[in-house]
Amino acid sequence: MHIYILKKRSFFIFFLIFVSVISASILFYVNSKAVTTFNQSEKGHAREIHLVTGEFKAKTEDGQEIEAYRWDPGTIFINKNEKVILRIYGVNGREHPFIIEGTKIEGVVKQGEESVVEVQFNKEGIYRLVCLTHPDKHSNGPMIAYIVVD
Ligand SMILES: [Cu+2]
Repeated sequence: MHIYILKKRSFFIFFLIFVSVISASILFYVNSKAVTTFNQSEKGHAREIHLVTGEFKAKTEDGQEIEAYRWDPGTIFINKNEKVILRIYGVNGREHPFIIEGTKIEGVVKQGEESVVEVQFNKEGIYRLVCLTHPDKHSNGPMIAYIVVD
């Protein structure tokens, strides 16, 4: 009887430790994820820029349908070394896989979803945000936005 109680208690203690370890690792995981993006003190300085995917459509005089997908706005301005969060919401078009030329940044914007991209350019220049599916007028583009870093 006595042994049984002891076992029960040690099982309870073991369970408590187990739960604490699990919740601690979940907390750590969530926190470490937050740190890799922006920590609290830096977050206030990161500027958010919102973009959407849009579509122009028209019918030509001879009845031909033409269209072009676009990033909107098509030009954004960022200061050199400024931390910026791009929030790109997919409105028109199913999927837009993109790159930012001159960087290793790539991603996909899906319809109805928001893609979040953190950028910080330490070199001035004009960087092109290019949709790989619609890069020019022959592929229902040009879906190119210009990131002016000054
Ligand atoms: Cu596209």
